[in-house]
Amino acid sequence: MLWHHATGTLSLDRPRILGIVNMTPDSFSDGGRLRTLDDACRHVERLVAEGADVIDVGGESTRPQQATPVGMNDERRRVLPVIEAVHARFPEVPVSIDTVKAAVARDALAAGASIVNDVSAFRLDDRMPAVCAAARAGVVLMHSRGGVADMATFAYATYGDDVAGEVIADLAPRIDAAVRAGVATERITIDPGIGFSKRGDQSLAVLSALERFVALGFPVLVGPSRKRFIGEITGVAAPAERMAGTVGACVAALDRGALLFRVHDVRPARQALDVAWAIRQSAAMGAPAL
Ligand code: HH2
Repeated sequence: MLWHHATGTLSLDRPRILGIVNMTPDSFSDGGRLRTLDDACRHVERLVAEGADVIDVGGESTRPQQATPVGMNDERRRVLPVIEAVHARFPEVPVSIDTVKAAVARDALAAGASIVNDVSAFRLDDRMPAVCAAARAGVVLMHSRGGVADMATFAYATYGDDVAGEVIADLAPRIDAAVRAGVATERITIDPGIGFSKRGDQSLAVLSALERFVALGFPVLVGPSRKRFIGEITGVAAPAERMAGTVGACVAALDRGALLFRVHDVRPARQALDVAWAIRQSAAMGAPAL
């Protein structure tokens, strides 16, 4: 399977990793760590060396406590220089822009990004589908409910018995909106939105039912990295110490058909996913794939 984006294709013949670059002072697990362009470039070099396939750059946090919506110009100022620098230094590495704003997406695409990662799945800005279609961008449509300030809270975490079914029902019109605006189906990836408008048990419910998302026919991306549900299961309070739990969630998701993984800690995810993938290939082909 190929995921098409604005400047090429990403082959999904093995698990692919999006390395996170948060240019935010307030992200829940790594806010304020990257203060300058130099910091960001050094971080990206490390992510690429550790095996990231895509660099995901974000300038607005959705953290569960006090996410502060960011103005358009601040968000632009945070992300555009980083995207330009990454594109110049690693022209072969696709860059995704993590934004819900069409104007930021448009400028990021012009600066060298080729994928738009929208945690509102095009809900919060009507112009987003047209911007993505015009640029022939790859898109990630992630499930959430509510606005930037409350989408990572439990304000809309109300589901009946079938959490995955409701999440899929929410995503379906978002996929339709993208396709209606002219985004080609081979440019679309979907994401159940771990921790977004979902309590821990609800995040587990969508992760355990990932095959139902895969059955929709689009590549599936998951972003469990360092999230609260891992803290609830393990008792590990500090997000930066949830690396092993993150890897566990990624491997379980891979087994259920996810092929794209958005993580902070690329090295352990790369190693674990490559080994889990080799075991899967071996089972599928009756011989090791080494
Ligand atoms: N999670 C976060 C941000 N963007 N994008 C996708 N596609 N999937 C996710 O699960 C996802 C995402 C939240 O994590 P993080 O960037 O670490 O935190 P913050 O929102 O506080 O910046």
